[in-house]
Amino acid sequence: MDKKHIHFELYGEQQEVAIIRLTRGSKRNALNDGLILALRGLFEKMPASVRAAVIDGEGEHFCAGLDLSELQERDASQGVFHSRMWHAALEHVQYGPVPVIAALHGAVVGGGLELASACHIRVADDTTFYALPEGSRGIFVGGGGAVRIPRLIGTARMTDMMLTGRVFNAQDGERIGLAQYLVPAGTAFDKACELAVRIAGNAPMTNYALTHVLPRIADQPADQGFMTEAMMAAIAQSAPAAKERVRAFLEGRADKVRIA
Ligand code: 1HE
Repeated sequence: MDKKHIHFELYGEQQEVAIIRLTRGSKRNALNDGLILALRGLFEKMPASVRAAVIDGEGEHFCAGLDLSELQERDASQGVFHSRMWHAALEHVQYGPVPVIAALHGAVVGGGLELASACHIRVADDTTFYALPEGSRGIFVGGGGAVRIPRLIGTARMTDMMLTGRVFNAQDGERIGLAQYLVPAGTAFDKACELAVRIAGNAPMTNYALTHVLPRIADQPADQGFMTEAMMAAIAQSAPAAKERVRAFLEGRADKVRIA
């Protein structure tokens, strides 16, 4: 595990937000095996106070993807196990204990985009650019990108990115669905923390439904999806937290829905 290239701290009045920062800026936060294992370890041992997490990267780039220097000596079977190790780690991000927000800037490329796609919300600043250089390096995605990225932008756009080396800038990235938020340069981390605090205040069962159940419903045939939705709705509304929040609105103690 490479703990020296990953920073962890707690943020918020109740220490409810975990900040996870890639700190291998000299190598553009390229992800070696040790870093992937360290990331997994953090999500496996998340402190109980944490209700949301933010991932960002030190330096001028979010993440340059796989550490290419580790690729050279691997044979086919080692390649399978390596890819499965990434899958296991990013499963802990996507289906871990809390919603995760990626704060993006600079390069979000290759495995960096695969990591960002395992997060639930992506906030990109104006300097962000996205690419899948695997196509030009004679390799393929291996960190879950073939499953997650088409779900964000469609198979045709991902195929184009890999076949032609197309690079999307921050504006186009937001337009096609790579990020949900686009903010001025240098402000992605602050915006991500603001969203994380808000998300941390949701009822835990709602956050669980959105991170663990919604993506599975989206993968189900409609008929099964409707049934799973009904089950989840019933469980969520029966929680005391839900009852109190509805009561608060009815008694005029909760915010109305308003455009910001
Ligand atoms: C690296 C890596 C890396 C930088 N592995 N060492 N990813 C890529 O193909 C992207 C490769 N990287 C780049 O295109 C550029 O480095 C960046 C656009 C991200 C940044 O450019 P720049 O000019 O700011 O930095 P740089 O000078 O290119 O790199 C600085 C150092 O980081 C340099 O090392 P140094 O010892 O010469 O200082 C680079 O070699 C090193 N570096 N990126 C190793 N990726 C689960 S499968 C996923 C498959 C993939 O992710 S493939 C895509 C890999």
